Amino acid sequence: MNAPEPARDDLYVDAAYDMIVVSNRLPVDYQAGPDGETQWKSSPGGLVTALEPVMRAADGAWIGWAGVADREFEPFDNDGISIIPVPLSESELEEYYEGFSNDTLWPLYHDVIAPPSFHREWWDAYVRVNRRFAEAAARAAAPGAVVWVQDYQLQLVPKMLRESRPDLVIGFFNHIPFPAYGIYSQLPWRRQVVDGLLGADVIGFQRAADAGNFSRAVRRLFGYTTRGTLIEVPADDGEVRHVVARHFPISIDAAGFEEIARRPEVQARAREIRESLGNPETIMLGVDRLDYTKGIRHRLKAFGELLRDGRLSVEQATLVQVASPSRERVETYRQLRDEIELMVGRLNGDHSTLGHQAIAYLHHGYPREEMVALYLAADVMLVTALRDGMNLVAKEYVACRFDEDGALLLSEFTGASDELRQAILVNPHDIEGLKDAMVEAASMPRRERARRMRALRKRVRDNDVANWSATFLKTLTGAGIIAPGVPDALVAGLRRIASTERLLVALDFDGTLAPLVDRPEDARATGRARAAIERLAAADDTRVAIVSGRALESLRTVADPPHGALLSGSHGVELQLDGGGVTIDLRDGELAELQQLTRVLEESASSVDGAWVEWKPAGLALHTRRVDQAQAAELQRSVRERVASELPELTVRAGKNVLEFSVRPSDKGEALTRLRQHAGASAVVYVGDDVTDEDAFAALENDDLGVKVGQGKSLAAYRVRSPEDVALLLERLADERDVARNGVSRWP
Ligand code: GDG
Repeated sequence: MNAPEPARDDLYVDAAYDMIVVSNRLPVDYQAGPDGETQWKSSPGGLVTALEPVMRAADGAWIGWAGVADREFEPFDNDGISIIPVPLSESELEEYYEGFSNDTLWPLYHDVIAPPSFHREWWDAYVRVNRRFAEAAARAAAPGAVVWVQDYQLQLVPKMLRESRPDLVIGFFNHIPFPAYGIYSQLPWRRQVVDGLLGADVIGFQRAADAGNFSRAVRRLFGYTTRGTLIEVPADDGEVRHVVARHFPISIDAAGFEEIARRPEVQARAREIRESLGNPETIMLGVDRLDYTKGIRHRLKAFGELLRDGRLSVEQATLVQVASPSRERVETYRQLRDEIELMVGRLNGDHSTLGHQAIAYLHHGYPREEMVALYLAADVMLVTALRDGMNLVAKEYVACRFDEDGALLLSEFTGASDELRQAILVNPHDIEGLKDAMVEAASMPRRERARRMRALRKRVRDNDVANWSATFLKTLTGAGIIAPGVPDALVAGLRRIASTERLLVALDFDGTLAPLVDRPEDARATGRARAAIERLAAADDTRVAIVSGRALESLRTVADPPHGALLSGSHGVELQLDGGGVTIDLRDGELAELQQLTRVLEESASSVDGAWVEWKPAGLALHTRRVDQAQAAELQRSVRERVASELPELTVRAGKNVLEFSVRPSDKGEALTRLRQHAGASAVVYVGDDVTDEDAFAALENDDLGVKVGQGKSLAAYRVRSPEDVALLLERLADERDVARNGVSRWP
C-alpha cells in the first residue's frame, strides 16, 4: 500500500451543489410519452414557487422521487434547477410511503384522528429509504453546502446526513403538526425519529405549539437542556451543538394568485360558475384533498342539518365541495371516500330540487385557474379541518379576493388560524357552533366582510412564501443567499484594512484560491487569483501566506506560491517560513505513538479491499473512498474504537471517507498565530472555505478581516461565493493597498 496523492478531507468526487432541497416528491412528475419515452411535467406547488429563485441563484439541486415505482432516472436539468431522482421499488412505495409515512406518521401526527398502524417492516423500509435520500444528498452536496430536508417522510435524513457530512448546514421543515408527547410517545420508534431530526441545525414547524411539543419530546426522551427555541445537543467531541426548533409558518405566492384572479377570463369563469349553479344567494365552497384530517364530514353534517332545520334552503345556498383524489391505495382513505360519497348522495337525495342542487361534489383535481375562479365565486369559504399543519387553501382564498369580499370560516385546529385571526374561527367538532358560524358567514354585512378581508389580505401579503423561505434560510445560514461578486460591506472592510502598516494575507488553497476538482493533484489557483497574490506579495509591506490541510510537499507542487510566500501544511503541523522549510522534530513519545498508529491502521486497512493509508509528517490518514459505504462505516468505527483505547491522546479529524489522526495537535488557528508573529503583521485578512478554516477565523483579532467562501456556518464576518469571487476580492485588496500607499483610486 503506497500513499497515493494527498487528499483534502472535504474533497468529494461528485460534490457540486451549494444548495440542495430534499423532498419525497420532485417538483416534476414522470410521464410516459405516447411512444413510451420519458417526459417530465412540472407540478407547480407553493414550495417550488418559493424555492425556484433561491435554487437558481445558488446553483441548486432538488432530490426526490419521480412518482413512478421501479424506475431509475439519470439526473437532469429542469429550467435551471438540477433534478436528482431517487428510485423507489413498488414494495418500498407500499411500506415506506403508503405504510409508514401515510398510515403511521400521518394519523399519529394529526392527533390520532384515525388510528395509526405500527408495523416493524414498514419502519425498516422507512429507515432504508431515508438512508437512500441521505446518501444521494451526501453525494451531491458541495463542501459546506446548505441542505434543506422537507417533511415527515424524511425525518431520519438530517442525522444520517450529519454523520456522513459533518461539514453541511442542514435544515428540516415539518409541514404537518407535531403532536403532544402523550400522543407522540405511542410511536415505537419515538427515540430514533427525534434523534434523526436533531441532526439538523434548524428544525422548522408551522406553529409555535408544534415546536413546543417537539422540544418537550426532546426533554422527555433524551433529557437535553432546552432554552427557548434552542436545544443543546451533546456532540461526540464533548462539545454542545445548538439546534434551533421554532415556527416558520408557511405561506403562498400571494401575488401570483392575485394576478390570476385579476384576469378577465377568470372573472368571467367565476360568473359562469354562479350561473351554472342556478344563481344561489350564497355559494359555500370547500377545497381539500380527500383526507380525514380536513373535517369534510363535519362540514357536510352541519350543512345538511341547516337544510333539514330550514335555516338554509337549496335556493338560498349551495355547497360546492372539491375533494381532490388522494392516497387512494390506503384503506382508511378508501373508506373515507365511501362515507363521504354516501353522505353527499343522501343529502342531495333529501334536499335537492330539479333546479337546485344542495351539494355539488367534485372528486377531481382542477387547473389552478379553475380553482381561482371557484374562490372568486365563493361567498363563504369553509375550512373545517380537525387538525392541519397550516392549510394553504385558506390563504389562497384570501389572496384571490382583491375585491375585498367573501367570508372565511376557519377551524381553530389549523396552523393558519394563528395568523388569520379576522376569519370566523370555529371548532368543527361543535356542530351547533359550526352551523351558527355558517349562517353568520352567509349573512354577514358587506362592510363587515370587507373590514375582515382587508386585514386578512394584509397578513397574507406581508408574509408570503418568499418571505417564509428567506426567513428560514436566514436562520439556517445566518447569511441568506450570497450574491456574486464582492459585497459592498466587504469592499468597505478591505478599504479599511488596506491602510494598515504591515498586512498579512493568509489564504486557504483548495476551494478558496483553487476551485475543487476530482483529483487533488489537478488543483490549481485561478489565473486571476494567482496574479493578484503575486501583486500583493511583491510589496514590502504585505506578506502572503497559504494555509492548507495538505502536506507541505503537495501544497508546494499544486500552489506554485509566489516568491516570498509563507506556507503552512498539514493543518499547521508544517510551516515554511523565510529561509527554507521548517521540519518538525517529533519527540520520542510522539514517534512511538506514530509507530503504534501505523501498526493499527495498516492492520485494519489491509483487511479491507480499497482502503489505504496516507502518511503525513505528524500523523496518518485512513482513506475509505474506494470502499463500499457499509464496510467503510464499519472500518472507520472499528479503527476509531481501537485508537481511542490504545492511543487516547491522539487528535482525530473525520471527513467524508477519511479519518485523520495526528500525534501533534495543531490547527490552522495556531498556524495563523505563528504566521502573524513571523510577519510582524499589524492586521490580517484570512480567506477560507473549509470547516478547518474556522479555527483560523477564531484566531482573528479585532482589526482583522475574515472571509468565508460559500455557504455553511462560519465565524467569518464576510462571505463570497466562490474561488472566482476570491480572485476579485484579492484584486480589489491589491488595488486598495496601492491607493492607501499612493492615494489614487480607480474606483468610484
Ligand atoms: C400539507 C399540510 C400545509 C387541492 N386541490 C387542488 C389543488 N389543491 C391545492 C390547494 C393547496 C394545496 O393543494 C393543499 O394544501 P393544504 O395546505 O390545504 O393541505 P395539504 O395538501 O394537506 O398540505 C398542510 C401544507 O402541507 C403546506 O405546508 O399547509 O397543513 O397538511 O395549494 O390549492 N390545486 C389544484 N387543483 C386541485 O384540484 N390546482
